Amino acid sequence: MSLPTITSIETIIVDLPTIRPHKLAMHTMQHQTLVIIRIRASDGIEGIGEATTIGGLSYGNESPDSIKTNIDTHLAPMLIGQPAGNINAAMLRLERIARGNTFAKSGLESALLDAQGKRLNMAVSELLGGRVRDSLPVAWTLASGDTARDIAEGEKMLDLRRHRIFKLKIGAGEVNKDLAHVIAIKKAMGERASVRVDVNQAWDEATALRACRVLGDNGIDLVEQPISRNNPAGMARLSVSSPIPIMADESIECVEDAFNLARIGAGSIFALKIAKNGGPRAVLRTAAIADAAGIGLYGGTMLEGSVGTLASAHAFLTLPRLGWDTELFGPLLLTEDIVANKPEYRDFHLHIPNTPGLGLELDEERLAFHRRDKASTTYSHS
Ligand code: MUC
Ligand code: MG
Repeated sequence: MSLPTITSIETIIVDLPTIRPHKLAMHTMQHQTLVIIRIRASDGIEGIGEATTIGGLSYGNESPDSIKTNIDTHLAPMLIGQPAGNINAAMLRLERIARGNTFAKSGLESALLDAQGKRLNMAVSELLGGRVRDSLPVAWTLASGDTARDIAEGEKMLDLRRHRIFKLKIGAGEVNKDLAHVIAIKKAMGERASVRVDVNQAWDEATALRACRVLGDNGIDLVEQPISRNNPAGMARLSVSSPIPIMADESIECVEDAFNLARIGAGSIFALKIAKNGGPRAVLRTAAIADAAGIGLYGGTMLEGSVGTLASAHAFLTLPRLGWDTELFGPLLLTEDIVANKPEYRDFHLHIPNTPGLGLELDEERLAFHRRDKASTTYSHS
């Protein structure tokens, strides 16, 4: 019996509006741009993946345009004609010819896993060794930039039983103003919610130390990436002196970063992101490093749409410990979707069905409507 081989890889840039402006320290989002990847194989099976970042090049080293170009030009040609079901071999081929590019690799790996799951009639979480839970608690980010509006939004999420963990995006403004904003929101939420902050690298170490003390005194549960990823020693010092846990996010751009941070104690919680490790399997290597080092785990997002969110979720379902929950709310930040069956959020959790692959189907009409370039690029056997 001949094994199915990869026959074509298509990359599609899709722009979807956000429900409101989403303010991060480095960028305010009015829409999100997804790179959707379709891998087709000789047995007729198609796998879907997504490679998504935030704010063009303002967050990471890859932009939607570079992801598409690098897949089309360098990565896809390496996979055409290769066995579709051998994900180890496929990813090794990519590792050999491309450094970094973890977002692009993550989208491709997700699509290969989706296809193999469909082929074997197994959910991606089962392909990854088996799920130990069926749903994930999901945080929501309050980032309208306005304190009263954020409080009203938080109240609404509690009423809807959608979220009881809130992450506040700070760092763009003056630090005392940011702290007052956070304290007001925590005061309004009280014990009904866990409130955390994400500074997206905006502070220097001295500012961070002072701010962490204030945040700790006011019931905030953790501080995410307070200082630059280029100051790992500072992250280690803060992890010792801060009264509340320090989470590493931007500090981790690959599995090896995770090892180096764990070695020096730079962070007591790691944000796990499939895009920043090179895929759902790669992120589990970072999780294993963190877990072995006694570092807490948090299921992070690059605000992916439904496809990337489900790819992340299937990986997180397999983790023995996931003490700080997840923030897999990306699809809820968007006014539109390009899948036929939207992810299911209820009772403060994302529920992930145990159906083949990622468990999603593209809505072809919506995809056609929202794609940026109506003429996509497809590489295939000539
Ligand atoms: C980040 O830095 O964590 C995750 C949630 C959110 O609102 O922004 C992202 C990126
Ligand atoms: Mg973050």
